[in-house]
Amino acid sequence: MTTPPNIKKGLKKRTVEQEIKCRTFISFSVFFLCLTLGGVLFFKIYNQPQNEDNLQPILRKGLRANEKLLSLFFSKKREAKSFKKSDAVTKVRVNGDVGMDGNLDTTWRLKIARKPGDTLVLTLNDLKALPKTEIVFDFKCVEGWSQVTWWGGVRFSDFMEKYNLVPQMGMKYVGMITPDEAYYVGNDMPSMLQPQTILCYEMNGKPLPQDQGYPLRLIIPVKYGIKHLKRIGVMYFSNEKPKDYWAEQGYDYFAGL
Ligand SMILES: Nc1nc2c(c(=O)[nH]1)N[C@H]1C(S)=C(S)[C@@H](COP(=O)(O)O)O[C@H]1N2
Ligand SMILES: [Mo]
Repeated sequence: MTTPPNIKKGLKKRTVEQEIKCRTFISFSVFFLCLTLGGVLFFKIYNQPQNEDNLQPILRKGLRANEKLLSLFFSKKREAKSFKKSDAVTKVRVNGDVGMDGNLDTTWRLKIARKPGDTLVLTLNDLKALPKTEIVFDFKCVEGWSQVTWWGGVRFSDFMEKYNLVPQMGMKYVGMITPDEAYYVGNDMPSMLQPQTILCYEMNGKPLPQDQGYPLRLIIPVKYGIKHLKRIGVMYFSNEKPKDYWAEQGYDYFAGL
């Protein structure tokens, strides 16, 4: 390409060495500028006062945006891959013991707050009287491990229909709390009504062991382990997000897979 003569005249031609020096200088300048900007931005966010939930507001905003996007994909149709019973491990890992002090016995009752001031109280036998469903799936913990495990119980949607909790199925969330109120989770209704979600009283074809949630726990295969509350004491329904133990520590509220 030929440069028009009027421009060529005004410029002193640089030697190759000068050209290299010039470009190197520009490259380094850009590099350090970006580094500085990145650093300033990082410390700006880092030094922002944190919310009550231990996260800087701007990061929380990002997380909220992600949650919104994810919730668009929630539907009753979403399914976790299921496996054969023979694929299930026999030694099931025990993880998380918040709200699991001591052992429970047959005096346990499930309390279902249909509405404020209107509580349905059920025994384990009441739940066992409903049709049993089994699920073998890859149980995933946010800590990074997973295990194919086999669980049995009553499908949550069957339970809701059998106990005339159809109006409650129109609410946005289900909250669950351990009897001592130390561990608690909230789950969105579409994930709760997904056919693989069960109120679980069996593992590997036998009654749930104490440390795995005897007498009743939640199994919700479309979510990470943190949402599978062990030892359900109280269950309630709401249109606001129920309080959630790990969301309070800054984890994603929906914890979906
Ligand atoms: N009550 C109660 N339920 C709980 C927890 C807990 O600490 N307390 N931990 C959760 C977490 S983080 C995981 S991974 C699973 C583990 O279930 P498991 O012990 O049957 O493997 O339980 C969940 N349910
Ligand atoms: Mo977990």
